[in-house]
Amino acid sequence: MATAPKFYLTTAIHYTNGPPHIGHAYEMVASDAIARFKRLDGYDVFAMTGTDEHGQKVQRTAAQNGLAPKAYVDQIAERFQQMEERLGCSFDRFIRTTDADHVPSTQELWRRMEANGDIYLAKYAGWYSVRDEAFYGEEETTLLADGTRLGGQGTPVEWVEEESYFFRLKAYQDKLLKLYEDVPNFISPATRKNEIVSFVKGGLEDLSISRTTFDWGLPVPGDERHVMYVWVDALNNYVTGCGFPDETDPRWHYWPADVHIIGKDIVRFHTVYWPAFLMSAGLPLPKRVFGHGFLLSKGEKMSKSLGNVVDPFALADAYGVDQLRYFFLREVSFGQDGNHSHEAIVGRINADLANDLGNLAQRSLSMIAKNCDGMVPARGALTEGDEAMLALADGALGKARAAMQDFALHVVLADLWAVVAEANRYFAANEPWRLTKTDPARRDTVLYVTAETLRQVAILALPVIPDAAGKLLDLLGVGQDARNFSALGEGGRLVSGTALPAPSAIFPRFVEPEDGQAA
Ligand code: ME8
Repeated sequence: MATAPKFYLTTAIHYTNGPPHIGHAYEMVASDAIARFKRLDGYDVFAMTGTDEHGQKVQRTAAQNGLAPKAYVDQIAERFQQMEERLGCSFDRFIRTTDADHVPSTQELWRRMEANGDIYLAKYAGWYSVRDEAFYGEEETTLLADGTRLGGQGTPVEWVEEESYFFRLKAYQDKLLKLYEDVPNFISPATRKNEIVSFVKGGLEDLSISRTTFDWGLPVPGDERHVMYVWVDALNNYVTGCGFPDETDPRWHYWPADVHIIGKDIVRFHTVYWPAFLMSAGLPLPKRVFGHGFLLSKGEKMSKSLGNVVDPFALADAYGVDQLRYFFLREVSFGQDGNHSHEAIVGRINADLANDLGNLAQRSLSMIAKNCDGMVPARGALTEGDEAMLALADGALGKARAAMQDFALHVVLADLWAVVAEANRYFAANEPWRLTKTDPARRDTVLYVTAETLRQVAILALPVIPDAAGKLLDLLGVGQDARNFSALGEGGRLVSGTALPAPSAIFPRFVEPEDGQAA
């Protein structure tokens, strides 16, 4: 048997300076849906998420909370793990940068970069944003009237002057530009690529990669007065996760990553610093970096200081996990910013899930239970309309795969719900409920075609709404071994006469609670 192609996907690792917010939930769910899609499509998937636990920001927040850094990050990392579980995510590893295997791995990366002549000791003097854990050139900062200076992302910077190891980033400018040219989809979407190309063309400075004024980080090999810059530590999680530096580790074949899914604010770290470090260390480069947009609450970026952080656990409780996952991935064009609001979430739940999919399933399966002895109905000769309905369902996989080339999850869902809409039209036009007296055989064929369309929709919806789609497949009598993309199309058709369980609703309508406020 041919071995399955591998697919290694990562999310960013999340800072443990506060509990998870819905931006984190959004990234996790989108990444999980891509990982599930690839698994169902026959890939040997390794998907990883985790937490970024070192650095000045985390150390300061721990101190503000009266805790030692490790005690503090343990609490927060646990909350992220709970969120992963609560949102029905299926990652293969949850990595923490305080995991024991991350120390030798990151120190080895450092040693290789040093051995390549890319690390030197000097003095850093410049602006640093603890919030972004990023250095900014003077020209990237703005001075406000009250004397506060802000860095490129609008967060306060402070002056830092200390001995530091530097990475010869400048030496990689041309190699990076060549990479962007040679691998045109290394950075997507295209707008992010353009930003990075012009940033790199504008000239790179060597990068300070160690600090001496705090100690919550990984020690620099051979000079323990220094801790590594948190971004060296953080980015290296992606190779630690698959066994680096032990190239005999069974997970090592997953490297290089097929895609890093990250937010638009950290594209520079992933497409400039990270490939430069890897080139220096002689390691293969990730194939793609996808910078998704921000989920905005009332049009504003969420942050702890803005006080508009929405708790993902509360949202899952209020709307349901699959409902929330569907909303995130259908409503927001993946790659662009998107808004969320109670009205928008309820709109999607009631229109797309309860009405379009849920009602069709409920109506057709109830008719089958009542009229076809609770078995997959017999299928007679197909009309042109039946053939067209099935052809549309059979074509859905091809469209979904095409959209997934660019991780366009919203397009996958829009296309799939176009099939659902057509199935509703088909069902309404054929009026199977009128056929019981006049032509029961024809009624059964219409019910068969509807059920078969639902089967394919459910399998393709599994990555996004795993529980509800699984339940729909239960109701259609589809066995576990037939719940993957190789069962799509003609080869996996429902078998007439298969016994079905009693139908039940898969998506209840969202009803406003008494006080009219769900979340
Ligand atoms: O940046 N909407 O961690 P982080 C969508 N530790 N995505 C959002 C978001 C929002 N409102 N807010 C944040 C870090 N994100 C680093 C990453 S990777 C080696 C180290 C995304 O907790 C953000 O863009 O600030 C990033 O991809 C992820 O959440 C973690 O953000």
